[in-house]
Amino acid sequence: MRISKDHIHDSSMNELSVHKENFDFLSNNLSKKNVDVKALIKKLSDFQVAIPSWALGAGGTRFGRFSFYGEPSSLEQKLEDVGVLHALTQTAGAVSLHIPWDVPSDYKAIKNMADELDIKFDAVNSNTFQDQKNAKESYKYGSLSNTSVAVREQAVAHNLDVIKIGNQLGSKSLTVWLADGSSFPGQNNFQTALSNTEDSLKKIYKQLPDDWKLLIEYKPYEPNFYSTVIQDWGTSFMLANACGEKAYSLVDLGHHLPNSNIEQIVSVLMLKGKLGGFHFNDSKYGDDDLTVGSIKPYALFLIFNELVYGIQNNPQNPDLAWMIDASHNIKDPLEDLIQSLEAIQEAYAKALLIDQYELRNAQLNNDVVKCQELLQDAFRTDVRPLLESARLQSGGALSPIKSYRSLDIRNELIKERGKHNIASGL
Ligand SMILES: [Mn+2]
Repeated sequence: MRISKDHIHDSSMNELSVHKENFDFLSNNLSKKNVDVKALIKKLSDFQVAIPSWALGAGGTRFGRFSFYGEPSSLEQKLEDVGVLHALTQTAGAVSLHIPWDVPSDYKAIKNMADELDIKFDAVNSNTFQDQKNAKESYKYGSLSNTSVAVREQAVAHNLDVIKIGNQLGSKSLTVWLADGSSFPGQNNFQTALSNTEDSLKKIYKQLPDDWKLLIEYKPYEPNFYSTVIQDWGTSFMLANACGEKAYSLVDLGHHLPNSNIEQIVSVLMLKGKLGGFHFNDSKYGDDDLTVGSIKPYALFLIFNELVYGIQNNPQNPDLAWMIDASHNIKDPLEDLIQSLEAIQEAYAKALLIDQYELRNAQLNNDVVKCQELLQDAFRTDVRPLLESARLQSGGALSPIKSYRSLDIRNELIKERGKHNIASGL
């Protein structure tokens, strides 16, 4: 399934005049505030977010899974789906593979296909939270933290394999998320579990190519419900420091206890030059993996304010690996991802509108009211015409969701792949 630029262009024609009116109105208002609209649109066009290979099929819960039909069942089909997303939004120019779910059988063919679709290979993700077929050792009681040397060795070896696979595709980072922990008090010795994890991560880090990054993700609970070895940003930061300068923390929005101040975490990690990656989603209660911006758009905006500040003021922090890490059991996965991409761009655009100079002055003068006014003035601006313009300029759709529907893409995919294709993953 490939959509041509002409089809996308035609699908946007109806609303072009409304867009132009809205854009001119916004652009005039922003220019009066000395905003460089052209430069802002360029920044939006440059901002690319990786799509995880496991988000293209219908998500599920432990209570069931409802297919959306026409799901991609091979790596090629997954790339095609990312290609559709990228063609419509011009924001999804990368894919993040999960090993062993997405091991290529023909590296050259996969690379060529990704090139054609203008898709890069972002971070590769290892999986030591499930037992693989024919594996000698089990991860039931942990992987990199396990009390058994043999289990730890197997988990380290898997991560080294993932690096090798990623290297052949042009990936430059490995993301490690561990499910390791304990479900009952007394089950684990906390110190032993953490020390084992540190030793194992150091073994992986030792084999990391020079131009690679090791991204260490944290999460407070689930699947273990009493303790998790890498439970919070502090533990991740500590392990990244123990490994070395190519190791960083990775923030997943859903991996915090309710009401955590994630923007402050982002800010501290960037000041220390240790924020390496970011996973977008939204949540109400826990790691809900909901569509980005669907529950707490203001929190997302505040996080982007810190990201933008860090990008502009923290040269010690590297470029970040951006990825959506969401799941969706009742939406068409592609429509859901389009909504997430839109929400990310919207929050980014609004954060770029904050007058950082004025904000700094208001902070220095302890003008608390003005500080809030400056943030909320940016947040209340309807930036959608800027996003539309960025997409149109790059050959994307004015409204990706509307084009996706008018081009009848899901039905086309069902026709091509059949109804009962199942995507690999959880
Ligand atoms: Mn994640």
